[in-house]
Amino acid sequence: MNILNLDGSWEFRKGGDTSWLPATVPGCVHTDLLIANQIPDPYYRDNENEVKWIGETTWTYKKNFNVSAEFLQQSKVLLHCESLDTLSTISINGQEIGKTDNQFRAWEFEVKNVLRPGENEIQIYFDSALKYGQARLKERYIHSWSTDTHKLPGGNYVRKSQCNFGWDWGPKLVTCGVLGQIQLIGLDIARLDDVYIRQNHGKDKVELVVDIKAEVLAKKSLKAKVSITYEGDDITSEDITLSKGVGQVAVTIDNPLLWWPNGMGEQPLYKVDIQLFDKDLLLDSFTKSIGLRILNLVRNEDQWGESFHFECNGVPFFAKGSNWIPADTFITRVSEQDYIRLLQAARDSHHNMLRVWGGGIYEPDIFFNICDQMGITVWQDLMFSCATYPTFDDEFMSTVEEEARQQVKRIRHHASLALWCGNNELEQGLVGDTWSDITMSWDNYEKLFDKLLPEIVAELDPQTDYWPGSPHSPLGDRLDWKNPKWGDTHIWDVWHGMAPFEFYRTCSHRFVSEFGFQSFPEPRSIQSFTIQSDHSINSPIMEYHQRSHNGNASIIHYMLDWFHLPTDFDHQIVLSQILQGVAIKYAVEYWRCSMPRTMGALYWQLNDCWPAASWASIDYYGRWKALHYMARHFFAPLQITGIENRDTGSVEIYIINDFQEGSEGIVRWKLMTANQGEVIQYGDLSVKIPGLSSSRVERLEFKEQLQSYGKNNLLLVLQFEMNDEIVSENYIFFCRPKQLNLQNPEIRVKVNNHQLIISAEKPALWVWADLDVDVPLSDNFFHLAPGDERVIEIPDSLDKKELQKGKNIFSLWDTYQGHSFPSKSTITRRSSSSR
Ligand code: BMA
Repeated sequence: MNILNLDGSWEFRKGGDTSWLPATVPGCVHTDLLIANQIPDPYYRDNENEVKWIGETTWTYKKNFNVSAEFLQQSKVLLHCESLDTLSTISINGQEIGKTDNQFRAWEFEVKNVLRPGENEIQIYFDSALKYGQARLKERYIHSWSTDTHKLPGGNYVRKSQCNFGWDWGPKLVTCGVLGQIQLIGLDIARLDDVYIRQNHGKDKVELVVDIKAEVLAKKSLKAKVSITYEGDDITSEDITLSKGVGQVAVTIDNPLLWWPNGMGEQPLYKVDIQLFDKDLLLDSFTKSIGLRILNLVRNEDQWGESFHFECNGVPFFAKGSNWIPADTFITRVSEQDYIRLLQAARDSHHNMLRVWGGGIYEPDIFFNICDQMGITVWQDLMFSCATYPTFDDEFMSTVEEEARQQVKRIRHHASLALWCGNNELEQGLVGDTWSDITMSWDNYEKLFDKLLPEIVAELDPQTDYWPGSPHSPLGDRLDWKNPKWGDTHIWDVWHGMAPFEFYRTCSHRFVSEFGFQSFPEPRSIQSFTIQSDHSINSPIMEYHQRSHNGNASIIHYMLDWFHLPTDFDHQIVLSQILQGVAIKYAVEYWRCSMPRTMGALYWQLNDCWPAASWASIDYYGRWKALHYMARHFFAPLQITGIENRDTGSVEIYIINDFQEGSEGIVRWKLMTANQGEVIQYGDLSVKIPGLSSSRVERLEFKEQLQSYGKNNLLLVLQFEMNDEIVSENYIFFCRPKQLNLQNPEIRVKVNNHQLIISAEKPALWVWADLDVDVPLSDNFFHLAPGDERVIEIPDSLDKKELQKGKNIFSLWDTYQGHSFPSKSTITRRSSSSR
């Protein structure tokens, strides 16, 4: 097999133009126009409006390339396109060779007869996906959510990233272009077409059954070699003779090192090399990294209905994590470093699962490789979201079938893959008995999500479970996705329904695959898309970078409920993040206490695709919001928490232990005044906590104390200590933080080599360091009682003398004072170093 790469320098032009501009492949029309200085940054202020025309226009890409006479002597020459966005017509030397209609699948065309030795030209013409979708809608309307506000209509007719048409956290920037590798492949004898590795786990061994399929062009006796290595050491290898290009071989790994999700063990990865030979001539090879594990969704009848939890190697685990969206609207800009940074952040905050949400993209191999290495299991939606789909159209069904086949084959060997899920939120009101203004018919729904897709998964990846949609109610009424007895659910009563955070604690669902609360991105990130006069929550630009229907007013509504509204813009921004953290912590801790009834909490959402107000815990520039720091604590494998009753003053103390082994330690608690931090009462108890459990270890009653001190002057501090070390700490309030009788905490800062040592004279809540650095700090947004010291590791680059002054350290008390932040650094626009 010979490969001629056609990536790199291309040219492009708008339909109707005569001159060409330089382009880069892989890339897209927006990134090419940006590099060619033809458009302003679409993420800056309201520039998105000025570049709307791009998605309504046709575009042509072209490249001249040389092919040798020798290359053309091969018996087959294919043009291989990894991902074309989306509706394209490809021609070589003026002759049309094919059309494409699906961004999510690779395309191959035989091109030998159109190529000539020497110079050739390829042109790819892209139709407007937007106009196409809209024309189809006119022929037959099929519904999609919120077409009037944040989303352009018609995307559900096109197999293209659905959020490219806009979403309630993302811009309406409809791209086109060559998104993946493009190459000529020359073949003579044969190439590997498909390799499937099945794992059979036995006692102290794992058998790998490897199915090999080759595409054969010439009648030869083909052989394959399968070799397994671990960290460079040979484990085993087998040779096999293929018959008609097909063969199966089984190899055994003795004393296997098992792969575990983050927090449960290591992530050893074995390398499986498959080489295809004609006698001694190497024709083709594949390498796959695999983890030896059994990873399943377990659904058994139980006392509450039907379980819904994941198990790895027979060990159940509570899924802790969030939902993943594309990390940039212009997806080819997301670098390996960006993926590493985001996934490392997920790992560092104890995520063991990410849900790749169905309105984005099937992420590239690098994403899954990193998830494998970091132990982050993946709930993989197929790419259908919040819309009805034209399953009545045979062409649509056949391109979807090919897309699903290719994606299942590409992703199935990854250790991190936990589940295939048909779609996002179609069963949440978009399906009915018949087609209507808002629904598709059940018949048409079932055709795709109950038949075609599960059949493909069963055929190509029988070791991974399939779930038709998220949310889905597997028993009883299928539309009853809010029921707490079975299935997964999305809880949006908080935020979309404007319910108070307390609503979360009325929910005992089996697995919460979405719930969320918005905040603003980091002040420095806001500076990247605004000018000074935009710095007000309801300025047109701040509202423009907010796509949720209930908008910035919702953040302020909840802020007024929980906190005082700061007068200063930057304080409002940071407080919105604290508020978001409070909401998600409030929910997660309750659900973790409810295990094993509830066995998963994936908050909406981990990341952003542009700088905007959103539910993300990490903003577009990779900066951690308060929520992400808090997740480090509320997702920690050993956690102490309390479920309080603010009326009666009772607090039930829970210890959550995600480890398989039991833990022994001391629970310490102290009740103190909020104004002075004076300890009113304290206690401790020794506890033994079983593994994989949440245990209620104590119930405290503070009725009298509430009466004598007032709810607004009491804080309960809980600590779990093991081997003289505090492994978990939590604060419980008996009123909203705005009602607390806080005083100036008199924060003290010491600077010591690479550390900031922070303490306070009086209780300090949600203490944060605003350090103008782009690396996550070792801790932030924590509470301090008098006598506590918190140490933050700091980078060398910071001016220690300045830090000593303590001007960069804030706490909730500051947000109540109308103080200004110290002046910020100059505007940081997006640059490679800032992501
Ligand atoms: C859910 C998701 C997304 C959406 C989010 C916030 O419904 O599936 O479609 O962005 O809520 O509204």
